[in-house]
Formats: sequence, structure tokens, C-alpha cells
Amino acid sequence: MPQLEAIPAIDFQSETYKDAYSRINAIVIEGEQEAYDNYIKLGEMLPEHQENLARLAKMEMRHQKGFQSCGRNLAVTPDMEFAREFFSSLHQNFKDAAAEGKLVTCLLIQSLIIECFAIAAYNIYIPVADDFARKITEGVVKDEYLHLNFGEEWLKANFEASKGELEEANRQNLPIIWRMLNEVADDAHVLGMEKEALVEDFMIAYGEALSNIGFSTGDIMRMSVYGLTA
Ligand code: Y39
Ligand code: FE
Ligand code: FE
Ligand code: FE
Repeated sequence: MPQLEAIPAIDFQSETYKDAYSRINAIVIEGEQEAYDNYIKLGEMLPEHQENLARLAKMEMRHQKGFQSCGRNLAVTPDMEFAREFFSSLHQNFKDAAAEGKLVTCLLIQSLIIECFAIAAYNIYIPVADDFARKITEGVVKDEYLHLNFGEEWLKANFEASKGELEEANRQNLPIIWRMLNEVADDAHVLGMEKEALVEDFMIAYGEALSNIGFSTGDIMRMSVYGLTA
């Protein structure tokens, strides 16, 4: 059902809501932690951008604190073990790529795929969030566009040399995002976020990013549905 048609009143204190929130809140807390770690690692791989990347990492740390306070505000204990498991495939792929010095793959995973996932999730969450979390999330999502922009700019400047690795990394990692979305769809629905809206927003953000980097419309269509039905 489309996100904006008849949003029922949400009881933020119901056990059902808080149970779902314990997993989604944990996912964003863990995601922000891993994003912090990833930008620190990217700074080591790109010494000429280290200062800027350290700034992005610091923002992720702030985001994490913000989302921790959202959980506390609802008296929810985040299920961090669930969240670590949720991110484990993507996390492993980033670590493997970093160990092999595959900078382009690392940028695709963190600065394109994960940032677009965050942008979609946060934009869809804002209209259905409690007042406290809405204000926090509005501040956070602005930063995520800056993070996405960093990846876009670097990959655009190095497009010809990166194209092949980007396609391969997309093929490896995009199906994981669709799996993650499926895994979280029921809990997201309890929070008033529809899977269809999340997919649509992700596709728009990711397609725009690929376009800004230099991919053709045909490339984008091929790449952005990769693994969608898997
Ligand atoms: O760059 C960032 O801050 C990204 C780490 C954060 C990812 C957040 C992932 C959100 C997925 C939530 C799914 C809810 C439906
Ligand atoms: Fe629905
Ligand atoms: Fe963030
Ligand atoms: Fe980010």
C-alpha cells in the first residue's frame, strides 16, 4: 500500500511498536558505527582525502548518538546482536575489499549503496517518526547526502578507471541490499514504512548517483535491478 494513503495513528508506546523498534533502531545504530569505521578505513586508503573523510566519520558517530537517544526516548533496548548479523555480509565484503586494496569497491559499498539505503530509510521514516526522532533524523539525512556526494565526486573523477570494478562490486553487493530490505520489511511496516516506498526511494537515489558518476541510462537500469528478485 502506498506510504501516504491513510497513515493510521501510530502508538509509539505499544509493545508491537517497541518490539519492531528494538531491531530497526539497532540496525541504524550498528549501521552508523560501521559507517564510522568504514570512513576511517577509507581515509587510510585515500590519504589526500583523510581529513575530509575523518570529518564524515565524525558525523556518523554523531548520528549514532542521536539514534541511541531515540531508542532511549521510547524506552527501547536496541537488539544489537540482530543488527550485527543484519549487516554481516556487507560488512565482510567491505573488509575483504579493503584488505585487497579495492578502494572502488569500498566506495561503492559505503558511499553509494549504504548511503542510498540510509537516505531512503530516513526519508521514509521522517513522516512517520515520533517528534523526537523526526527532528534527529531530519538533521542526519542532510549529512548522508554529503557522504553520498563524496563517493559520487571521487568516482566521477575516476570513472573510466573504476567502471569495471564498480559493475562487479554492484553485482556482488546490490543483491545483499535487497535481501536486507526483505529481512526488515515486516518491522519497517510496523513503524509505518512500506517496503515499496523504500525500494523506490533507494532506486531513485542510487540511479541518480550512478548517473552523476557517468553511467548511461541503460547501464543504470541493468545495474540497479541487479538481484532485485533474488
Ligand atoms: O551512512 C550511514 O550513516 C549509513 C549507516 C547508515 C545505514 C542505515 C541503514 C538504514 C537501514 C534501515 C532500514 C530500515 C527500514
Ligand atoms: Fe501496508
Ligand atoms: Fe550516518
Ligand atoms: Fe553516512
